[in-house]
Amino acid sequence: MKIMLATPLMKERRADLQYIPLGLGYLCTALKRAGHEVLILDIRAERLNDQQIIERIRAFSPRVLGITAKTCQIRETASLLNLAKQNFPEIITVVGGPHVSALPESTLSELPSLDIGVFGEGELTIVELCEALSAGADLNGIPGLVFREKGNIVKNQPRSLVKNLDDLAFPDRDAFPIGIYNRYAIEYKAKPITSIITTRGCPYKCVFCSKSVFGAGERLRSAANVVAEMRELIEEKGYREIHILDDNFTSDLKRVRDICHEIKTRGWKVHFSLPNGIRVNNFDDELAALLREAGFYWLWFGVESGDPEVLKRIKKGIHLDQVRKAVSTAKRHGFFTGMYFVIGLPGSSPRSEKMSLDLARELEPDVMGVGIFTPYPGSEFYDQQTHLDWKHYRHDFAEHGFTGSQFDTDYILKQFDLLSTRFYFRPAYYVNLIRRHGMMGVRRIRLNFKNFLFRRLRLG
Ligand code: B12
Repeated sequence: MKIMLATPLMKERRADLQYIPLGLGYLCTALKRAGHEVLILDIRAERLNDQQIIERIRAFSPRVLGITAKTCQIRETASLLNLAKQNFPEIITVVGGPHVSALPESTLSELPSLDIGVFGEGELTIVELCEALSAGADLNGIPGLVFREKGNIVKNQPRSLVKNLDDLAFPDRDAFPIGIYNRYAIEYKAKPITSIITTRGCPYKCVFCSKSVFGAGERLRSAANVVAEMRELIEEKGYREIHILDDNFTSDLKRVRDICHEIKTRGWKVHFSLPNGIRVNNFDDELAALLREAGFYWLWFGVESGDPEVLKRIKKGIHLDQVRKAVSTAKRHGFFTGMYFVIGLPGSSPRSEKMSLDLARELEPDVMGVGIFTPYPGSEFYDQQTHLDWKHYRHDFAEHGFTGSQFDTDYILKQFDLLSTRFYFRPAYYVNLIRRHGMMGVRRIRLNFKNFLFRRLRLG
């Protein structure tokens, strides 16, 4: 059967476009192994317009169109589904990903052009679904599906999570227009770059984290399995830099030790980055040295707030001494070090945002990232606050998807600007950045200015 796997088009930060959607990569491999013909249409990376999308669908003529969607992409997903159904009424539309996994039935009822939703992990479900569609069989026995039947919405049992992640075949990167992603990369040492995921799920309880797909328990690929994928990427496909996008790459120190040991033994001269952030609570000299020797050069830490009360309220499970120790250790070991903060968190106030700024200025990381608190479906905060409805979130910060902050737009913009400006616009920061990182520091400075100008233009 012919299956097209697509992303919806939306306004995104440039850096967001540098990675392939790994979820679709995993599905692509699973489907091809089951004998299907698959074509990827990464509309967001290729920036395709409606006419181009129609032409691509017509040329491939798939029976199934599968789309991946986070909550912030649902509006765009709805448009893509409508476009597909209007032009190709016979096509069977399927949506998977974090949003439908959190809200299976309501997604189906709100998207009239959607035939089938897949909630949870998709590799086995999509294969079983396509087999059933080929055979004309009914869909009732397939776990992880929500669909329409005689005017009703039917939700099947959830599918159990894949027990051993090593059983999954590696994502099919060759199916993507690989050259495009690297054009969007801004923070790297060497190209070509690609991304991998080595764990699924997270045992921590941060109230803002959406766990609809992988659940609360953590599953880890073995060191051998991770190294086998790295070998393929480095030795067969020529990648020179790998970004690990895990929620929690360093949770099992023995596994990290084994992976780093293998990287060194094989003599790979490849750069590694952890742009998604690691936790501060187990980051020490030993781990820092291990990662550094293996070629890791960029570390982000998920700090979220400089206010201890807010950290407690969001159940982050860290304290500020650990943050201080982790950031100074990373800097001492020569990492390019980033700290992530979130403004507008539950229990926060202008005073909390100021405490975040003070902490960042005290620790002087190389970069500071500022996010806006948005309770996503699938997060504890969203699921417990029955008055919340993601459909009412504002699109005032469109490259973040949207904001569901309880604070108004003015507050968010003001705090965002305050944190970024007061952190970045200090001569000492630039001197340190260049002293520590030379050309990479200079590149970062250029980027900081570009971001600043962009924000100014937007804010007027
Ligand atoms: C890497 C990542 C990013 C990268 C994306 C790079 C890329 N091109 O994919 C970047 C940094 C750009 C990013 C940005 C954001 N992200 Co993000 N991101 C992640 C992260 C850490 C990993 C995603 C991933 O690759 N997972 C691995 C693959 C295998 O899983 P998957 O994509 O879910 O796919 C599986 C299933 O969902 C399903 N499936 C998925 N699609 C489809 C489609 C079909 C047809 C089928 C059948 C099945 C199916 O099958 C797949 C295989 O099992 C996840 C957390 C996580 N651990 O998943 C958050 C996550 C997806 N991000 C999230 C959010 C909120 C954001 C931001 C809005 C944050 C912000 N405020 O800026 C932005 C949005 C940017 C945008 N415009 O889209 C939330 C989404 C929650 C929600 N309800 O929508 C998550 C879940 C984090 C969290 N725990 O809260 N993100």
